[in-house]
Amino acid sequence: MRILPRILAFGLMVFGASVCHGALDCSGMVEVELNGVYAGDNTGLPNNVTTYGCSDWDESGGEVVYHLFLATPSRFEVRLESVCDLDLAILSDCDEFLGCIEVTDDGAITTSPQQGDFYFVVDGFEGAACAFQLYVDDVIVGNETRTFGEIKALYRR
Ligand SMILES: [Ca+2]
Repeated sequence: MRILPRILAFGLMVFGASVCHGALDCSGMVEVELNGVYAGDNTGLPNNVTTYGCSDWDESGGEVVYHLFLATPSRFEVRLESVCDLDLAILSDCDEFLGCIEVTDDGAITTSPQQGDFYFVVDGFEGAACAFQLYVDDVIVGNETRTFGEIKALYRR
């Protein structure tokens, strides 16, 4: 008989496509610009998203969301530095499934000019939480020999 309230609680869960989308909370997102450095920390922040639509990694740490708007086509590079295992999700929309472009260990560089909205979500692999620095740079022709650890191409899929 004691189990009844628990059953009722589960009965309130909504099953369907809508429950899988839009869990990412962008209400506190930080606006970023090219050639900026942003310090953050996901320690103690809510874990709203554990799985992204373009990755099977367990991102059960808290999220910090950044937003970049490119009014004109630009190539850019985004790079994440941290002392724990944070990852960087790159999205085209504030939706971890519909907007998922790529989830990377520590950053990405575009292979062609991009325009519009991008969302960079710093998330903790398997619950990782620590301070970090996020670098957002434009990519200048002739300056492409720079390497920053593991650089991956956007839109490679
Ligand atoms: Ca998360």
